[in-house]
Amino acid sequence: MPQSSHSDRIDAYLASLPRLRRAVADLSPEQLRARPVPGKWSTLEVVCHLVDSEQAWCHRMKRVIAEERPLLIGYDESRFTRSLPYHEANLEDELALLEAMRRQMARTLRAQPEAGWSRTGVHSERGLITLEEMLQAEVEHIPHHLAQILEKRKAMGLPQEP
Ligand code: NI
Repeated sequence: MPQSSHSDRIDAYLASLPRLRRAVADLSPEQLRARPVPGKWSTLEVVCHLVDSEQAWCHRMKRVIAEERPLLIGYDESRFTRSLPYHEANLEDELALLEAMRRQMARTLRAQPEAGWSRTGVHSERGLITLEEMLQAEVEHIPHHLAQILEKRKAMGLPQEP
């Protein structure tokens, strides 16, 4: 893939951040913690999941850049959501952390030479994965959960865009 496409993909990695912020900006503390779609996480749980997942993936991407084919350990995100006090979280702190992690990671990724994108790690659940595939998974992660947040907004009778 040409470097310009990598640059576009890094732009996409950052572009979903303001969309996420907009989708949660007008929610009350009660609406953030509501689970209006049966069996699905609350909006605050989704945001906390995005932050904890980002921490894991940023660390994994750094390991793939710095180490030779490192073993990347998966974790149980459902158990995280059940066991960690996500409903005690501060929304602004979570969003700021997510944004800062992505901006930091974007700077690291923009400095990658072409050969860096085909570096690999071995994920304990997904198997062999390249840096390019890792970034693509992260590009898709916020839009995937954003659709779920919009579904919750609809279920609470709120407009799709505040
Ligand atoms: Ni997820």
